[in-house]
Amino acid sequence: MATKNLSEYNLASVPSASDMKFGIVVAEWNYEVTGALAQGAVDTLIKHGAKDENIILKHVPGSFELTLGAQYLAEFTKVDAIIILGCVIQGETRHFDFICEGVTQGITNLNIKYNKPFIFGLLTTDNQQQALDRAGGRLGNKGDEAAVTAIKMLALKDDLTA
Ligand code: DLZ
Repeated sequence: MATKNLSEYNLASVPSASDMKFGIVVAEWNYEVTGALAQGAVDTLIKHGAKDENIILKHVPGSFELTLGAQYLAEFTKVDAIIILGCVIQGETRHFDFICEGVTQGITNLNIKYNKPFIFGLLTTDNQQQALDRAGGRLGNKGDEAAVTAIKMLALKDDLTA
């Protein structure tokens, strides 16, 4: 099966983000990858009308800290949606499994606890090349996809609560 290019989407399907406020939390581990994810997310939000002053970007040490970093953004700022960006690369131990499970479950719980979109932008790959391929490389940028998902989820909420 061909792998989807993460930066390809129907432009017309994305609503304006001009009135939306976003938090972005980025893990510093594998920063060559996660920095590129963050750049992709910011560029995509701006492309769809988000204002610079309505984007708060914060870093945490590693992916395991993403859940709490995202919770801090939800608790202590006025953002409408939070984009969570990290990269966990498979090593020789089971560390990978524990981090991935922890973050996945953590993000799921945050969505429910705050009734806000917390977008899963975690790359979980076998090696560095697979991660780079998805961080602005030949398969696009997971940060772009996460930003579009955040906008669409907020638009859905607006639609249902208007
Ligand atoms: C310790 C660790 C390892 C081995 N690998 C990664 C990784 O591939 N990606 C990532 O984001 N973080 C990694 N970390 C750091 C943990 O996420 C966490 O920051 C530390 O265990 C401290 O809690």
